[in-house]
Amino acid sequence: MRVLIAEDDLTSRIALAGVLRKNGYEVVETVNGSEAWKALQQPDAPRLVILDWEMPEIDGLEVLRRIRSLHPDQPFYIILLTSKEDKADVIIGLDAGANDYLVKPFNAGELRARVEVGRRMVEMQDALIDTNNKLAYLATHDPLTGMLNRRAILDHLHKELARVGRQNTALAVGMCDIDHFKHINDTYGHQTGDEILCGLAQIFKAEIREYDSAGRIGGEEFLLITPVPTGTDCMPLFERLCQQVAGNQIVTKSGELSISLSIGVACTVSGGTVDELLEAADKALYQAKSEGRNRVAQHGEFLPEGVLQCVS
Ligand code: GH3
Ligand code: MG
Ligand code: MG
Ligand code: MG
Repeated sequence: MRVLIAEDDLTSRIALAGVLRKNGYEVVETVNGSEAWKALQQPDAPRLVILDWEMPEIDGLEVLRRIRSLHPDQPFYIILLTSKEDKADVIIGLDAGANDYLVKPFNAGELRARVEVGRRMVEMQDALIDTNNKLAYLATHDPLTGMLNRRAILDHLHKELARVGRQNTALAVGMCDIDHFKHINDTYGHQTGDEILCGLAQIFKAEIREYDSAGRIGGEEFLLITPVPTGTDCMPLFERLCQQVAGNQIVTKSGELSISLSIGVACTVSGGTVDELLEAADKALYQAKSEGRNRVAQHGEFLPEGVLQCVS
């Protein structure tokens, strides 16, 4: 593990680095507060830090306060190094955010042991962060297709709707439903149906742009959300998706199979709620199905210049 040391005193710095290296640590040496502060703001900064209190330019206490105000996802473990033995100073250091302190001149064994505590803490934090990330992924993604799940895509829709409301721009949603999917299950089995769902997820991934988002809202239904800059037509994205799905075969254990999608599109400028938008998209989907499937239908009118008149 890497340890950053910030110590202006050469003798003390050499001694610190020596003990740490001897105990298997990789040492990043800095010689004053501003150098340390710069190094600690790098994305790959060491998480274990030994800060001298009294240093030129920026003192250790100020570096400490700045680090704690960073709110990094991966917090630092900081040992404050001080020649101040007074308990009041120790309290100031701990209150400023130090995890531990060490009085100079330090004892090599105590330094090693205290840094070991820090290493264990950093490793525990990493394991916890890793677990939290995995749980967050599981809570927001559909296990079969890896797409955003219903809760996550609807959360996203709420946020996007609030954002376009503030910015007075528009948002389009497409409710996408596989045509005659039951027939695929009935003919080739549920596992092949699952492979079709995964294959479709890949097509979504390839077709949507980075500012669009898609999620599996239920069984064989997917929601595609796309921001619509003023004066642009949102329909080509949905038309293209529909064509790509119909034009590409999906490889399954039962062979290469063709499917088609029906998409109901609704668009809003501002004011509408998530429920109203989804209801409008559902109505359009129903229309696409009843008009023959494998097509896009929109809820609302087209303006003369080809832009979808939004529902408000
Ligand atoms: P339509 O064109 O009207 O949409 O017809 P459809 O057959 O697609 O619609 P229907 O609602 O009758 O059937 C949907 C089917 O989707 C039924 C259900 O078993 C299947 N399904 C839902 N979730 C899954 C899944 O996770 N895996 C598989 N293999 N099938 C699923
Ligand atoms: Mg000093
Ligand atoms: Mg359906
Ligand atoms: Mg269907």
